[in-house]
Amino acid sequence: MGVERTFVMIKPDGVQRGLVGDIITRFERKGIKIIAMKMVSVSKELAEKHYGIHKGKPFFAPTVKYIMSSPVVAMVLEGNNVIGMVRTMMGKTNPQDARMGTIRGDFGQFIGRNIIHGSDGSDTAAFEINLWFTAEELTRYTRIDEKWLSE
Ligand code: D4T
Repeated sequence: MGVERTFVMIKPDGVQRGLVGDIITRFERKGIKIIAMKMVSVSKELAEKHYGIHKGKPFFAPTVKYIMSSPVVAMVLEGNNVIGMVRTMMGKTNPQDARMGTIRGDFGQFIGRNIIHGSDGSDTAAFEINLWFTAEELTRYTRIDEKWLSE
């Protein structure tokens, strides 16, 4: 627990299918704070760094190609236990296994078109935030509902 930051990306299919507003609304209504957000046309270099851990796996090249196929929405979210909370809200990596009510469960069908990415741990979050954003792009502010979110 404690305040954490996580990197979230709405992938090309999420943008093309008009799901950006719905996805962001889910995070906002949960009380999660958006501290940075931008649209990015992903370069090969950035894509390969982001998925570097999967280099050599059969899905590496298709995943890199997919992420470069249309702009993505990149963001940094902040909140208590936000890394795990976002993973729960996204649902399992394969939308076929993701529960209804989750983003992938509600909107996806195929693992190679799974709409959204969220960091899977604190080390990955730090690496990905640093890869996608400069320190100056991370804002600091207090949301007016913050005191109503915690006990
Ligand atoms: P991302 O990174 O997209 O949030 O996914 P996850 O963190 O939930 O899952 P991952 O790192 O294991 O997979 C990265 C990315 O590769 C695609 N993929 C994955 C695929 O096309 N086939 C596969 O078998 C796997 C394991 C989907 C997500």
